[in-house]
Amino acid sequence: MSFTEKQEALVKESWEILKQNIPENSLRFFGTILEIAPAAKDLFSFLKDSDEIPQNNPKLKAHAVKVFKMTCESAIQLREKGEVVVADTTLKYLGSVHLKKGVIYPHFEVVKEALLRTVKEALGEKWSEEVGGAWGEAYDQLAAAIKAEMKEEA
Ligand code: HEM
Ligand code: ISQ
Repeated sequence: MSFTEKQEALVKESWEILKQNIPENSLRFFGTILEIAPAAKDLFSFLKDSDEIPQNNPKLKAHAVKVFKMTCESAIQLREKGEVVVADTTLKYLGSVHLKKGVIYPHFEVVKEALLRTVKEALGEKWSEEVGGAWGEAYDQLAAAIKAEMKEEA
């Protein structure tokens, strides 16, 4: 299925809203990942030694923002080119980081669910099935590209 101009606009607009509260949204994103898959905590170097999610961890925040931004960027690429084109080294690099950290395919569904829930809660009344669908599709394509690199390296 091709990504429409409307879908791209929905993702961009909602990112503008999410961006206004990075501290809360990145914590919520991460909190939801751990709620669904508590054991995933040990994969993250910045969390290993703490019992709870640090409230104000700059690394966590920066990482969470990157994931959202990349998904947003992937939506734009999808519309313009019909495929995810992250700079080649970046995709390769992401593939190798995730492989090395021990991320497995089912984790991608967990992160997807957490991302979608975060978008939904952040948007409140502005959320719609259509917005959720657009983010879901952009994420799926990006995840597929990262998985392909992981496979390549494994
Ligand atoms: C690291 C993005 C999926 C776990 C990273 C980094 C980015 C990123 C940008 C930072 C790389 C660096 O600069 O070192 C993404 C994107 C994903 C995705 C865009 C999906 C589309 C996942 C999944 C998991 C995961 C499914 C599994 C729970 C991790 C871990 C690290 C990491 C453990 C290393 C963190 C650390 O200890 O420094 N990811 N990721 N990621 N990601 Fe993901
Ligand atoms: C890295 N990869 C996927 C999801 C993330 C969420 C929060 C912080 C880092 C992440």
